[in-house]
Amino acid sequence: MGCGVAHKLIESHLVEGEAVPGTVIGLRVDQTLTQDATGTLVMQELEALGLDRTRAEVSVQYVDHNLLQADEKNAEDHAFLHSAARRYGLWYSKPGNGVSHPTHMQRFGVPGKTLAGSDSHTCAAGSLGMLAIGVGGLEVAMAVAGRPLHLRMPEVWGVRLTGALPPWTSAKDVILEMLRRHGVKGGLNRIVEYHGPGVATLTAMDRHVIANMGAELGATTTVFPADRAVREFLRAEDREEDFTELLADDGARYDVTEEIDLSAVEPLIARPSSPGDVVPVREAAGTEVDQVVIGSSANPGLRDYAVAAAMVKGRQTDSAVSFDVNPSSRQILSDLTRIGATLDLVAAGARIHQAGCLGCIGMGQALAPGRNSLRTFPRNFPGRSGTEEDAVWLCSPETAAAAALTGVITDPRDLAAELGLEYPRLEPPARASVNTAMLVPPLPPEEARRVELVKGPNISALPDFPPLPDRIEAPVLLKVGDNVSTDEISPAGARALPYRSNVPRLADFTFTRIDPDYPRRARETAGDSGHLVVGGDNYGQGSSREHAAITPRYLGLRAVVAKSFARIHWQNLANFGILALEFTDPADHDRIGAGDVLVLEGLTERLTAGDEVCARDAATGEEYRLRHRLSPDQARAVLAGGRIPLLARELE
Ligand code: MIC
Repeated sequence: MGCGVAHKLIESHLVEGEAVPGTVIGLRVDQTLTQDATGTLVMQELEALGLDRTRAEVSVQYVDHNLLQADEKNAEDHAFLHSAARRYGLWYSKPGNGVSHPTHMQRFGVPGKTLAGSDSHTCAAGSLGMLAIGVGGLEVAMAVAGRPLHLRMPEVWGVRLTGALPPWTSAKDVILEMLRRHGVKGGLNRIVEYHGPGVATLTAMDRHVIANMGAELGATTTVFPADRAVREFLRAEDREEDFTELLADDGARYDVTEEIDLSAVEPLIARPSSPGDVVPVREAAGTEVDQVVIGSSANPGLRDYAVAAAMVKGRQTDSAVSFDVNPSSRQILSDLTRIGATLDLVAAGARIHQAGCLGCIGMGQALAPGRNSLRTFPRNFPGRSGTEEDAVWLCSPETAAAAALTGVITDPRDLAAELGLEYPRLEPPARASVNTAMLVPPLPPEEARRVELVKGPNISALPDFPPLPDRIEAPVLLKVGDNVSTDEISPAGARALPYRSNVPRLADFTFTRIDPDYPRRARETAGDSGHLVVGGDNYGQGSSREHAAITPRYLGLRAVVAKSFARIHWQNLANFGILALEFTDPADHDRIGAGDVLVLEGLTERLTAGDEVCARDAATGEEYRLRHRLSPDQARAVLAGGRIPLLARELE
């Protein structure tokens, strides 16, 4: 049977198990990626594990999420990360160098390799023919320590691309088409592999756009072949020697199949406040817009900015619109400047920000409540922009630039017809503006061993969690519906992000978007058996932030009972000793109310023998059948109150 790219990558890195969907496999990890918002915990985990030096081929610590120097907290995080990178043999990408995903692709990505990253958009590197998986910080810490990455083998979803994109559509519309068809859960337990003749019409950076937002589909990762387009990309980056061809065999078989005719794709837009709520732009046309932002790891290519620049060139953006341009890397900013596009953007009224994630995680450019913001970003979960009542739409740079000019959501094809615009066809420069001045290489081992970690007062110690009791009798403190994101569990944004290294302080923000009183009520339960949360489908979608497990656990959360869980958050819950239980009958979700007290008994036995767990309502005696999906190792970790103490012993 012909083999696809995903299977080839898995087979060449398989160190445990068999590549059969649903079974646990272990994969060798070649590269690791961490960023500041999740990386401070990873560095503390490396310290707790007693690691001497990274055992991965390449480990890079980026600083891209929180670049604001509002007070001393952020500077402390950066100083800590820099010292940890020096201590553990990591590359350090300085604040302002760029968003981890495009920067990694430009400087470090190698076809045929595996990458584990503590950021859900790590999958973007699938654009180069890598198997790149976003995971929780502890998984990355383990990979840095040379341990395999464990996961359940996903199904491989072969998406055959035919045709070529018509003018005024681009890669963003392809991934929005996938989200329109399948929603935010469509990719759960799947690897998306794009193949077919249409792939060759997409550049490596176009593929990055599609692979990046595979995270929004809930997919484990996305892969593309390493073909001529990848070779060209690496050549422009001055790294052609890193190219290895990796193609699907003729007649490769996939577990699930699908086809997209690129020539039939039209401009699409995700409405507030889910990346899965996608409609054609023409259906939203005429809606007034206050802000347009171009940037982020979801549209990081030179083309993405240059197309927008060509559209606004010689024109003025609408007087009521704030037109923000957030370059995703310094390299892109240099290239944009080199080709004159920065000037075109500025002359048309753009506000240029520094290279980083910023607005995507609610830092820097927030906006007034209730106003529409069009962004080329990957996510628009409620409140994620940093404003509680936000209304964020996700679209392509073409659609964004059209709205910047008109002040209302506009199908770029209509704008083109009205203004007589030719679709800008851009020839990328043969050589990118490679500049490694802000990339600090690892220290030699002897020197690294002498480095002391620099921990300012805002860096708290990792909390110690006690083992899971055999019997829990605890109230349901919160009941939520479907698709609750980690942004709602542990928010980012300018108020919370400075406390990503300070669990006790960050805990005060837990669930406050849903219930402002949750932290206070939860603290009251922390000393006893704790409390429970009841969730709907896809609980914990979105980011990889471990904080969404650690802070509720710190406040006493012992178990989450939900219809289903998002992959990374489920793993984070297990890593920090929180029991994730699924309803056997999803209809039981309606029978439990906030305030009910549930009893879970015989947990040690239940977790080690079989996967069934029973919960009983303490007042009515009503029973609910639940199941855990923990492997024996994960069950041991949950019973021990988390995985770190067990790992530290194993690595000794
Ligand atoms: C995101 O896009 O949600 C983030 C911010 O990059 C996160 C990481 C984080 O929470 O810091 C992610 O996707 O993992």
